[in-house]
Amino acid sequence: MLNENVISRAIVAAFSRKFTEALDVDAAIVGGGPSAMVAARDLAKAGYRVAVFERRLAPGGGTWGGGMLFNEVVVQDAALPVLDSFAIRHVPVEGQPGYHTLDSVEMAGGLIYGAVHAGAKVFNSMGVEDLIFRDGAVGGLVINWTSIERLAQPVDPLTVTARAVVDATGHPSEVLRLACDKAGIKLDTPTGGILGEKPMWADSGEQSTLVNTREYFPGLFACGMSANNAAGGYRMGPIFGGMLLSGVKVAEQVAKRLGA
Ligand code: 48F
Repeated sequence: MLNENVISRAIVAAFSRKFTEALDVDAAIVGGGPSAMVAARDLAKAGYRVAVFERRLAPGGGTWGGGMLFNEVVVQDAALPVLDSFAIRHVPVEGQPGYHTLDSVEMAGGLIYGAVHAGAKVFNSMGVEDLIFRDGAVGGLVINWTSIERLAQPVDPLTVTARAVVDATGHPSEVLRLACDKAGIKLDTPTGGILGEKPMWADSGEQSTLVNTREYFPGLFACGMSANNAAGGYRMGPIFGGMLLSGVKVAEQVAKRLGA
């Protein structure tokens, strides 16, 4: 006979174990979009302790909706090895060498599964509202439930200490913005601030997303659209190779900084 109390206790105990492990990590990733999930998978696979915090109920960011809710996306040749490493399928576009389509739902689900299965701890419905900043360095995140944020309830947050923080918040670059506005940090950009995303130019945006994926302040990295927004790149719309490759690149950079 199934017992409701056993079910509830099991959930609370398992969540507490997982959450306690995530309160001090090597890498804390903010946002659960495609670049985040690739970075989380690569870092976890390399043996680092990784936690991802996603404000929405469903991680996956802008992946699910494809282009204008046509739930297919496009990638270019360079990103195929990343998709293959997640066992996500893709189909060449007939008569258009170098372009491939894939089901955006398979992509979102596949990336999330890959990250969690590799050992990254993913927390949904949790938003990052601030940074830990001590002795002039970024030391982690300040988190709270999305419902508390949304309802503007007066509930103090909890914290996550981390050796590296990755801003994967997409177009708004929320963590870098917090760093500029609240900690007065000068980012590694020509002005020291966030330059802001330019209009659509897919080819340029895909290239600049990769170039702009980097450490913007010691211990504070950005990937995906957040990096591109910070450094003033063009937007690219529903082509996702740059996001996937940005996740690979930021994981390499974080691993290099953290060491073995
Ligand atoms: O924007 P998003 O999908 O991240 P990305 O990896 O990919 C961008 C593409 O989806 C698309 C594009 C195509 O090529 O241009 O836009 O750069 O996902 C960002 C995630 O971060 C979450 C947000 O809900 C979304 O799921 N997020 C944003 N701010 C916070 C946050 C925050 N403060 N705390 C937690 N999650």
